[in-house]
Amino acid sequence: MAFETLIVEVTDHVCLIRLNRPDALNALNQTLLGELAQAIGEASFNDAVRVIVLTGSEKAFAAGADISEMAEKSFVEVFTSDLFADETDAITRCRKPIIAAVAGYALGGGCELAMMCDFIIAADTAKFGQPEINLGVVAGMGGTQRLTKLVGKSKSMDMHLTGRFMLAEEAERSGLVSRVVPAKKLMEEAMAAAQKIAEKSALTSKAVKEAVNRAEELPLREGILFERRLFHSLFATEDQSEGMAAFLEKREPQFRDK
Ligand code: CO8
Repeated sequence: MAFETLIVEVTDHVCLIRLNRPDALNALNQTLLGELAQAIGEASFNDAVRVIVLTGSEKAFAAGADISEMAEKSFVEVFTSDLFADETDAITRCRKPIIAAVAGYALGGGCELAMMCDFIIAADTAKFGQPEINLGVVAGMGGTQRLTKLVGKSKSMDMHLTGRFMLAEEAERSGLVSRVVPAKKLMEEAMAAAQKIAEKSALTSKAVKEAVNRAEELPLREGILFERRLFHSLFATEDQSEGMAAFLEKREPQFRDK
């Protein structure tokens, strides 16, 4: 399916989604977020796709929600339409792993979109920020919640209150991104990480996502119980038998997602 604001290609079980509004630094408008929700929904149901990589351009992952589209809206409009809620829910509902490959600006909604992904690989050119305060608003796609969980209250407050940008090195140091790579190698590294995940059991990677995401929602005791029961239940799968047999037989496992 052709999109107006995205370039989507599937190769070797990886669906690469590139945000493509170069003239607006990939600002997130209604069309782009609607298409993104649709592309991720399609990838979720496409058996050829095991992992999704979401990226932007060298200059910007995304410079935030589209200010020109938002500026004239009223309270009643944004409240009644629950602006972007369906689209962002569709992205976070995806059960397949999503890697954000971020170069350049990831600001406001762009930073929030990256944080909706399962992990972020950043180019050394990446700049993260929640500058909504400069526009007289707060983050609205989860930034005050997700950034605080990732980097802690002090740094999150600093980012949201001053609107300053965080460079890649600080983002890695503070736990916002999983790794930083030279900009030229960003896509190679992100695709290699996606390939590595694609080789695993898709059944087990869904279980990993469910368990790790519970860490954000549940008290420790409940989260550990959830994990333990998930561990137990995976003993009902062929992939558990295959994974452990392959280890003992000193060969590579052949997972069948069963
Ligand atoms: N929205 C619309 N257009 C944008 C945006 C944006 N967020 N960011 C950049 N653009 C456009 C510029 O207007 C410009 O267009 P034109 O060439 O037609 O004038 C073009 O992209 C290039 O931008 P610049 O000329 O400004 O490029 P610079 O390299 O000089 O600066 C910056 C790059 C620093 C990224 C600068 O563009 C900037 O500050 N952008 C805005 C960043 C920002 O404030 N982001 C937060 C937006 S608000 C938000 O994300 C809230 C999300 C929550 C919504 C929740 C709903 C419930």
